[in-house]
Amino acid sequence: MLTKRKRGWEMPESRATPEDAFRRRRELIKGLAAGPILAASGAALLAGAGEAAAAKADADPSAGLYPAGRNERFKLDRPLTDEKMVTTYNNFYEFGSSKNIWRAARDLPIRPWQVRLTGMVEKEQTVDIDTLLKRMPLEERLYRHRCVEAWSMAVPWSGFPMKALVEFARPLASAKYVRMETFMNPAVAGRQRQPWFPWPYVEGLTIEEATNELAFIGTGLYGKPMPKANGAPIRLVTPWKYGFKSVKSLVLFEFTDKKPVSFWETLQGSEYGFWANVNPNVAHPRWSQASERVLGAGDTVPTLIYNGYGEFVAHLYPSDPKERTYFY
Ligand SMILES: Nc1nc2c(c(=O)[nH]1)N[C@H]1C(S)=C(S)[C@@H](COP(=O)(O)O)O[C@H]1N2
Ligand SMILES: [Mo]
Repeated sequence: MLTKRKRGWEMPESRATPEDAFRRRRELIKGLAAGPILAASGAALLAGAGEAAAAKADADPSAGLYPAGRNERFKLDRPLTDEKMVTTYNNFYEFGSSKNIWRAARDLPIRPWQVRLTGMVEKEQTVDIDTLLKRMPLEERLYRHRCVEAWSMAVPWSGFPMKALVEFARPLASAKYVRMETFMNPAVAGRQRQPWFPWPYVEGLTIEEATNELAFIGTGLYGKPMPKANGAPIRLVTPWKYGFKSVKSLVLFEFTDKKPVSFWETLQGSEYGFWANVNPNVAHPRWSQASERVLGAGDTVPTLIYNGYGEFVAHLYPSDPKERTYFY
């Protein structure tokens, strides 16, 4: 058993998924989409109509809130990554270990959706996502997104500052961290039926990090509600940290004085630590972090410390680089 699943939990190593493999996958997707037209039998047409009806029934009740006005404070140094790429090249292990999980993720029910705000708070609350969305100051931000696997994107997120959520939750002064959990739904997220993973996916930030102006709660993408593959209906976006910190499809924010232990830290603590700040000078034990493959652009560029967001966050990590800047 152990040998069989040896390394099974490791994040697929990005350089083993070069552009041409991605292109092949894209051709395949195109081919699949063209399928029903080529085989334009009555059955195929009916299946198509059924799918359209299902999509309509599934319409997101928050659609009217988007697009949100762009916050121009956050500038990009590169073009936005193609929407198709952002929404079909994903890490979402609940649905599989390949990048191609967007179809499987479409089965995730995202209404009704409750978010719990618990732990060291003035009063614990459970809030419905649509109530929360109406209370939060929605805006759009263009952020770089750097995965620990050494690829990157540039993404137009919609959502609200995490600081607004923390204020809404009213943590006690004794709270030092916020611990976040993804949904548990093994019936649709097949990987959650594999008990050797420490589900649910968990992540954590210090309160200083969570209330930093860069910390963002994503609820939309490309001027529309968040696609399921990207973590609908509500996810974290911390662009100065490796992507695995940006936990998806959240159901819980727990305020605590204990440092949370994340999903990846539990699995492979020597490779994926709590801080996970992007740092080109510290290699992952199995590959360099000095540069990154810019998805869709076909080029490789040097990785920047804090993913280029040092002006916003460097002050959070003043003293001991071994402790706070390094990710393991
Ligand atoms: N619940 C959950 N959140 C997750 C992941 C995951 O597997 N499960 N993958 C992480 C990783 S490794 C990355 S790079 C980003 C990917 O976000 P994206 O698919 O929107 O680009 O989500 C992060 N959040
Ligand atoms: Mo990642």
